[in-house]
Amino acid sequence: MSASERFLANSMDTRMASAVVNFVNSTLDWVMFALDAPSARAVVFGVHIGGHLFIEVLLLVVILFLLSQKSYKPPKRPLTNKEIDELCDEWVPEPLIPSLNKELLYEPPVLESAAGPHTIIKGKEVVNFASANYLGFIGHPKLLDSCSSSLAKYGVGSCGPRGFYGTIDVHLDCEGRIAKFLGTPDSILYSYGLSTMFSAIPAFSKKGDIIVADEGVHWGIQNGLHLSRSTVVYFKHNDMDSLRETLENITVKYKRTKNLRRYIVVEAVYQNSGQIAPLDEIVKLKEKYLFRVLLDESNSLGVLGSSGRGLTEYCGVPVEKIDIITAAMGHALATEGGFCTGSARVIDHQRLSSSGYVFSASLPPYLASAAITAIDILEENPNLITKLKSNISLLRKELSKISGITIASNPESPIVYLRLEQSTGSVKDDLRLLETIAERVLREESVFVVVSKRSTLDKCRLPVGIRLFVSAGHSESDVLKASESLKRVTESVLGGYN
Ligand SMILES: *[C@@H]1O[C@H](CO)[C@@H](O)[C@H](O)[C@H]1NC(C)=O
Ligand SMILES: CC(=O)N[C@H]1CO[C@H](CO)[C@@H](O)[C@@H]1O
Repeated sequence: MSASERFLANSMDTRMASAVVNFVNSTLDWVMFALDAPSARAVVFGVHIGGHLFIEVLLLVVILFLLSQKSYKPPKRPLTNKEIDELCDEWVPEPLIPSLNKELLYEPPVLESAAGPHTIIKGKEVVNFASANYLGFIGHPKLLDSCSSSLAKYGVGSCGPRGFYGTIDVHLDCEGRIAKFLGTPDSILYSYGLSTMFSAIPAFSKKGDIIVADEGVHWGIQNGLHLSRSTVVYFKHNDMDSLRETLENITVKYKRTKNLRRYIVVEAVYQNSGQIAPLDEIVKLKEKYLFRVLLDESNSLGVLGSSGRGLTEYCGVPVEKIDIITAAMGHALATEGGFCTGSARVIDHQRLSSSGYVFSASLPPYLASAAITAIDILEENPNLITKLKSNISLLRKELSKISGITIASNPESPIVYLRLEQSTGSVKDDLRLLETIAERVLREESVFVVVSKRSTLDKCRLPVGIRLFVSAGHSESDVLKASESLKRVTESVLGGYN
């Protein structure tokens, strides 16, 4: 008898046990007779079943039968130590991680040089459309200069949070520089781009408050919504009718609720689609329904608007109409960390109430110096934005000639988003096709592009695609090479599907 069989026997009172044993024995006798093959493998209902397995199945049926009986009583005799040991030996814990599949074993390409417009992968120079280096600032001599002198003066880390002796003069300079550039009263620095969003949202929106968010927001925002424990209602991606209807419904539903804070959360350029939010309409709606707006400018700062001030400048919306603006500095500014900007009250509140700000070591000072210099360079060279724009339109013009894929992003988005013209009907298969394209473009054509691979954490359900991050640092021949390579490979890969 195995330990589980013994456990079963112990679990019953003796009379019941003998009844069960009799039942099992007679059933087994019958089965053996019927099969006419005492211990060999047999076919029952067309399925191969070994004798042992069959007995286990019978035992399971018996256990289920017993459990369903009201007369079932817990074991009367305590288990012996030996039985406990045996039960422990048989027990298998739930695995710590799910079993590995091919997707989890995926290893992204490793860059062996700076992530500039050209980079080196496996010893080979490739054209890089995978880095959000929109203004081509990676490796910019002025940025390097400001970093090295800052390093010489302050060292690398700050070894303390801002509120506990981790505030260094360059942090204040950087916050002032950002506010001056964007025309806001004040701003606050975060050490890590993503933590800006998932700290700022819960700093304002609390349990019981209402957030209306676009269903396409990136993971950093999703996490902020989750951490805020507010009631979150999603509207259709970049769809203003859906937003209006959602605001209307919420206004009706919560008409009598007092002390309720209400927010609309949107991205300027959506990382998951390359769409641009129509901010002027959003502002009209927020004023009509009395909501506050939280806008993430991570992929629009330095890109949209004639001087790169982002979506407010692009849409001609006065910046003070937006209650809270966040942005990561790891994209156009080519440094790291993030900031939130807005009214002095909004900023001050975060200095004591925003988890990412209060509890993490402050931004390494040389990154703050780099951000100041990056904004200086941007302000002195608005032509970078024009170059980026013309590179985006050239790329789009060339890519539009490829059959089997469509361009899903806004014509001014620096993230050019390619989707399959015809989905296979399954996200997994779509991803596989797109990944094959990206792998072959890298291997055969030395062009580095990425697929919007989503982690299981990411709740965004927008269709997957290939993302190309355009840079003002790309030359015309880089753009042409990328589009020609994509055309060749895409048409070869999709050839069998269309
Ligand atoms: C708004 O409410 C109406 C009526 O209950 C419902 O039919 C509609 O689907 C709701 N719209 C949204 C976007 O929630
Ligand atoms: C088509 C086009 O205008 N491409 C521009 C892309 O950016 C580079 C670098 O700034 C320019 O030299 C190209 O002319």
